[in-house]
Amino acid sequence: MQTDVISAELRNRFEHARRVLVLTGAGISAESGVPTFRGGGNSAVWKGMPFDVISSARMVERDLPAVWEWFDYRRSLLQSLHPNPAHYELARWADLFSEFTLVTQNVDGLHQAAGSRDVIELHGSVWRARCVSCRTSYEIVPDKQRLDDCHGCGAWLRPDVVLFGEMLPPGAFEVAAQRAAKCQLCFVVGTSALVYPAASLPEIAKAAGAYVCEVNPERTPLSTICDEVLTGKAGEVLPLTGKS
Ligand code: BV8
Repeated sequence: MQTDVISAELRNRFEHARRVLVLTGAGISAESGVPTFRGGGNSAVWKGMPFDVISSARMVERDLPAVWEWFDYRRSLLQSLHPNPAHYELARWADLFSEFTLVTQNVDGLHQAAGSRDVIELHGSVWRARCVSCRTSYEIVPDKQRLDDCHGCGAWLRPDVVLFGEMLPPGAFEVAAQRAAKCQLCFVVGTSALVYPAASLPEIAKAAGAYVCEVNPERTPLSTICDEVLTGKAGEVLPLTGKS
């Protein structure tokens, strides 16, 4: 893909921006081999249940072992997968701007594996478990048996992931929204922009006057409000932005 896909306007803004926010979704991990949720005919279905059923608050009450099985499976896929050029490029961006905010809907931990720090994980992480009672969080280490019960209070542990119908981690969205309202340049990378409140962040940025750029092989409901749509794969497009 040639560098002429990046407009002179975006290059100029990229060169001079101080406050930049990036929102990522499952698409940024697609080139790492992580299945996305929608589109491409490979929407995630688990034992006949669409993912927004198995990944729902209701299922935690109804069948926590099934929810664990689903996330243990997702983690087993991830153990052999690695960040792709898109993750590494965004890790590099953190040192290019005076205020860089990376917000992800993903739960795969690949941004951190690529070196990104202070990632706002709106939907939690498959690499953590949380107590259903005291909310204590436990890291899940690859190839080590994860805990089932809380060391502190003995209650069950659940995946530390935000499921459909659940509130986001306290403060996560609020911080992300504040940054979106102040940013000068907002990139929306690899998301179908269907899940809220995450998908409202580019809208907040746009309303505050930011230049909004979407990176996605397909159009999304956000495309019409974006100032620029870079049609392509994140791993190919993001490295073209070029600021060294
Ligand atoms: C909430 C973790 C307040 C689990 C996820 C009724 C009751 C309650 C809430 C609601 C309701 N109706 C609506 C809602 C809100 C609901 C929602 O938005 N529903 C939608 C579906 C209508 N949201 C919530 O429930 C949120 N909580 O609102 O709390 C509340 C609480 C109670 C009551 C009222 C209000 C919580 C949402 C979080 C759900 N958890 N994940 C898990 O991972 O299993 S969301 C899930 O979807 C993933 O996190 C995923 O990240 C997210 C969004 O999907 P995308 O990331 O966009 O991925 P997708 O596959 O869809 O798209 C991939 C894109 O990449 C595509 O566009 C594709 O073209 C592109 N692509 C492909 N390849 C590439 C690429 N792009 C670039 N490069 C490539 N190579």
